[in-house]
Amino acid sequence: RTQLEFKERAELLETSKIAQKIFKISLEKKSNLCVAVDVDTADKLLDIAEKVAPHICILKTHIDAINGVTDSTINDLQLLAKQYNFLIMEDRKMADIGNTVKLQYKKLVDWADLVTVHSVSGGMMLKGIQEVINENTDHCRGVFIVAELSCNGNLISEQYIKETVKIAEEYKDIVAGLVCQSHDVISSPSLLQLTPGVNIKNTNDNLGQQYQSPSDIILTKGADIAVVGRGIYQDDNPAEAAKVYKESLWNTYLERVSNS
Ligand code: UP6
Repeated sequence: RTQLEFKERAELLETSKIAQKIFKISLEKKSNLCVAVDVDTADKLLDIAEKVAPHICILKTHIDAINGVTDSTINDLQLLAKQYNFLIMEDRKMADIGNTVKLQYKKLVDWADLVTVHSVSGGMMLKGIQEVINENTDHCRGVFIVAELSCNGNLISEQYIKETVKIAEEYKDIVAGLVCQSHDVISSPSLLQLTPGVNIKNTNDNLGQQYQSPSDIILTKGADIAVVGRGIYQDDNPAEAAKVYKESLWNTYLERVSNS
């Protein structure tokens, strides 16, 4: 998987529409950077979003952690996404029973192109989301399933990872890929590997996060898309930082596929 170019992977028959869309944007913008905008106010969200917009393929939010978000904030974010050609992902990491997840997802489906889910409650949760996606066919939507976490001390086991991959295969039509840390989790080239825990300056925080460099994450860990949060939005110049991360990540991706 890791040696194949995005273009070839997008053209595979089993690649979902939402994964195709991510590959396409990534190739158009020469960017495999997802920025996590974990700020605390709606104004800061829009400010950072505008600054990083030209350099990203996905903008990731934890909207429930941001104060003052209104319909107009979401509207402005969507306008930016359209203007600068990126997708919006709400990193809710949903984890409840199918019916509850379905109710929660109905509140996100209007504005989030992508959402994240934990696989802990099994496939029925994906079924709930699939039903909502199939009722909203105006544009393409999907999910990333968390198979591994970047923080130390997390409780995910080998067995859990294997079962998570099975669920991803079962709901392939709506799954863009997996959130994970190592390249051997995903064998299918039609699924994307989204990997958080990337920072050029730091190796950890004081709450368990573990960081790696852009080249580690792309070359050694096999990530297709890297998630960068504090490394960009806490920088004195987030626009420039986003450009630096984007170029470093994309060049490493090019190096990886040219080695094949
Ligand atoms: N995230 C992780 N690790 C995971 C899954 N998700 O860090 O295994 C998310 C966090 C945060 C972002 O919720 O939004 O990725 C990482 O931000 P940071 O670069 O500021 O640490």
